[in-house]
Amino acid sequence: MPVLPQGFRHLPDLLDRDAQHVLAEEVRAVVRASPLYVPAMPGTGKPMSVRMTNCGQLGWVTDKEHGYRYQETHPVTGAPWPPIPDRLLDLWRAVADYPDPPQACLVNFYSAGARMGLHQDRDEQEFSAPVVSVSLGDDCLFRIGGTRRGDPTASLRLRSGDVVVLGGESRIAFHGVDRIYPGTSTLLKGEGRINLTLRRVTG
Ligand code: MD3
Ligand code: FE
Repeated sequence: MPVLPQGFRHLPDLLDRDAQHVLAEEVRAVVRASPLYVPAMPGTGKPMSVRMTNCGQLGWVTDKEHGYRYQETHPVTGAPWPPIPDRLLDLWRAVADYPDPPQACLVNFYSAGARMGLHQDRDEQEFSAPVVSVSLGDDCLFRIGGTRRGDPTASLRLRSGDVVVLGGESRIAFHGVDRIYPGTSTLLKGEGRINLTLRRVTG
């Protein structure tokens, strides 16, 4: 298997079952205040298969007209995003090795057939802060490569309760989700996978 990029840390099962349940309830509250919407690719308007929402001061959004960006309000309701739950702020303090708190928490929901193509996260101004990711629900096949699109990639299965820290070079590595494995977790009420990513956005 190709080597993982420098700064990549996989912390399997960092959250125990109770912590996962509490977090899943908090995500439900976020989604009630700030519903999942269907993001669209810039230019083409092609819908993504992952549904999204956010919490925090800033949320990552995309649509046909204005493309990838961060904004303070939900693109459909126009309401400000709800705050990031304290437990996620605690998690950031524990693993991020960064002095300031996250400004954005993107909530990705994958139904059985959803995937996310190989991409880099480059819409932030602050690349010295890591991205911290939490997986809940069904397992997925995650893929990460190097800083160039053609670099070799490594695949690993992410499971409910796993945390991934993307610091250093891995912060700008290409990555994606090739598939989810429906029915591999009983955490959520039905099939599917939730991924939360905590980020610093401004410099
Ligand atoms: C590697 N999310 O939201 S999480 C994304 O599972 C995203 O929903 C995937 O890629 C998901 O942008 C992957 C792990 C992850 C998150 C951010 C990264 C890996 C990353 C940023 C840079 C490099
Ligand atoms: Fe990403």
